[in-house]
Amino acid sequence: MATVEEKAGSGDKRVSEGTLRDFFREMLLIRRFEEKVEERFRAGELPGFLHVAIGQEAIATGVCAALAREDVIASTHRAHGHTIAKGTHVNAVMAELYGKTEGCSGGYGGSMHLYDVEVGNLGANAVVAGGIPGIVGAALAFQLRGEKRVAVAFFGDGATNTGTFHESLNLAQLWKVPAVFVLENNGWAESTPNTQHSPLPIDELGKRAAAFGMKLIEADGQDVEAVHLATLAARDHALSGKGPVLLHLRTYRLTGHFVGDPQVYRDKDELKRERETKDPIELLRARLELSDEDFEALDAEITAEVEASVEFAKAGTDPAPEDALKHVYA
Ligand SMILES: Cc1ncc(C[n+]2csc(CCOP(=O)(O)OP(=O)(O)O)c2C)c(N)n1
Ligand SMILES: [Mg+2]
Repeated sequence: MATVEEKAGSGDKRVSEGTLRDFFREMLLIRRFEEKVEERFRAGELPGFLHVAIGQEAIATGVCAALAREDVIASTHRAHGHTIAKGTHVNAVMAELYGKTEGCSGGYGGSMHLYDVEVGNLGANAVVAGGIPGIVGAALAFQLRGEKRVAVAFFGDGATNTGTFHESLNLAQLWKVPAVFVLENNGWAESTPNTQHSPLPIDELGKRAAAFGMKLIEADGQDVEAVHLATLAARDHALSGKGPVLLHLRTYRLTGHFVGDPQVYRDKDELKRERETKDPIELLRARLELSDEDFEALDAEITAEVEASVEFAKAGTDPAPEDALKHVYA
């Protein structure tokens, strides 16, 4: 990841092909990681509950690549991609899912509590919208200390209906803190479609920014370049002292809400159509005109990396029962 200085003055209006290839690699790594996690979960090897973000990889990659290492994020229950993209090695994420002390949260957290403060990941959160107020606090701290850093909250369309969302954005705008609120609008909150949880049409959820007088930036969440450029612009705005940004990204959950979700509430044809036309990895692969040969070589390399993370995790250390309360502060 770049440093704050390298990101300063980021006025580029396009992303180089080399960078797009780097993005492609990372998105494919996240995809293969999550597919492997699904497989191991179904095999009964992983404890807990799992949500994957298959279809939403362009957001994790495009947003995090626009951030400096010193910037911080807060994630959601769908956290693997954000965590990998912010700089945590797949070994540490996989070990966490296996509940090992080598995991990024020391094996205490699991899928919905992935933390890595050293790379600026203040944590995933099982509580919908739970990460948003902490991000306002982090941004306020940066502002008070005069640090050129931004704090970024990821959350879904369902989260925009919580009181926490409205209270947090209200104060963030009032105090003009350097925060970016990344709305990953996949149109679903569990089995509830957008039409049943919000009076605003799905593509107009960004209008929520107007309630706070907040700057709105919107982009196609399936296009990693668009996401990246939008995030650079949002970051610049947040750092300029003009206040935070609501970054509205329309995306698609190309899988169930949780691993094992039969999706009986979802039109199968529509899902099939979305898989065929909205997959951000396939869209980028076509744009880069990757040959089958190149793709297969890259895929084999990434698959081996993911496989190695499983071996790493399985060889990890189980936490000692007497350490169960070690990091409990309350
Ligand atoms: C405060 C709270 N209410 C309800 C839930 C149960 N729940 C878990 S995920 C989810 C849907 C969230 O939808 P969205 O914010 O759009 O995120 P997505 O799952 O689409 O990524 C709900 C209602 C919860 N975890 N926390
Ligand atoms: Mg959603």
